[in-house]
Amino acid sequence: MAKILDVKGRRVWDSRGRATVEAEVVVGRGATPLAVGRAIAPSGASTGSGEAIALDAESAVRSINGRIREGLKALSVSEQEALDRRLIELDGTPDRHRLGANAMVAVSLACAHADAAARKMPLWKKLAGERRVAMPVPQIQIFGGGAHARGSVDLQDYMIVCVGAGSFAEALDWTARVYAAAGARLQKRGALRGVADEGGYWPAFKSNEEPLAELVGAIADAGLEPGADVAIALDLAASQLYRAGNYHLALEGRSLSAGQLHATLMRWIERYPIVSIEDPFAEHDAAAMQAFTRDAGERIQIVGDDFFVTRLEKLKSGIENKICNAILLKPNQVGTVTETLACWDAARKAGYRAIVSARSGETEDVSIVHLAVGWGVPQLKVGSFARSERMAKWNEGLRIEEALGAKALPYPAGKLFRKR
Ligand code: 2PG
Ligand code: MG
Repeated sequence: MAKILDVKGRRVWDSRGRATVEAEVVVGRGATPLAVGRAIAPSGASTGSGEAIALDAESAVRSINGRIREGLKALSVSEQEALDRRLIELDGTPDRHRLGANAMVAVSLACAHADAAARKMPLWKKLAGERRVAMPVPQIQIFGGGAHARGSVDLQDYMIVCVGAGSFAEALDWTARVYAAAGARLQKRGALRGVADEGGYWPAFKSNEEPLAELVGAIADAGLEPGADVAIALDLAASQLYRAGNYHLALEGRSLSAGQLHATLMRWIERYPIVSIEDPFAEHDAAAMQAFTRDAGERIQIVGDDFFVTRLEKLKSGIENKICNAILLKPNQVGTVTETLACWDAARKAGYRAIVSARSGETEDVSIVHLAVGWGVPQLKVGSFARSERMAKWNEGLRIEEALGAKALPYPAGKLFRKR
């Protein structure tokens, strides 16, 4: 059984040029080093208020090199639950502000990698064990807005889901075509302003509905059928829009009541091939979320991100009150691998769907792809189809799909999003 010999933190840089923390866990038998696991904490821009607290990178490095290093040394690296429990105890706060959720998640993931490395297998395989797994269906951003591109559209993510693709690789092929077509359309209109934080186009649109029509146009330009081949997913990140009881659309210079936003979204669902909407209302607006789930939940996937913040107690309350029908899983929202998995287990048991997700501030770290495949989570959200912190993850997915080969369970896209 490999034991933790050393834990080391270092300051590194993320895709927004901001400092973040990397953890390295060295494991061995006796005093002889056998393997190393490494992971980097990501960071969000549109964060839910219930998220665990991240410390500045320097303090997070100090936590790792101090309390965490002392607290984890000599423990067995194969006991992920026990390791995460120890991290939670060492922190001792409900919001993780003593150790920092960024320090905790980097170490928790690095332990998982070190264990896999000691067993000489990739992380996804260690997590899957004897279970057969499928590749997750990607949600890929084409236009970015909101907190990731201030002054662009108000909605944060306009994404595509290649519901008709037969494999992860084919979904990426189609995405490349749609991404290129969308860029060409913007360029032709003189509406291309660069790219947003996650690599999606930063467009100059006049309304928040216009990108939906543009997306449908881009899918068709790419030679694919909107709805049947490629559908649309949105993340409103609506907590960012909430002002004094209303939802403010700065681009359109107007505010909508929850009821008006509800009606707008219902109209969009009728008019465009939308299969999924994330955070359609603010994180504390449970009544609006519940009403929307009641009216749209049979037809589309309704995802709680800022609403659930990967917290089991929030998810359980959502399940009880019939709010949302899916959860976004972000390990750094809570701080440990084990707690993230607990949310997926509870979601699955309740018939809720789940999506493993990256953050808007990312790095070359590809751990989340391994979590999605290894745990059998059927969807993956990583941002757009540009910038290497995103492409590193899509490319890792291609390697895993190749390694799975004929042993993979059928790719679930069509089954997940069959027209309801
Ligand atoms: C989200 C994420 C990723 P952030 O809201 O889903 O798109 O953004 O990391 O800024 O919270
Ligand atoms: Mg979100």
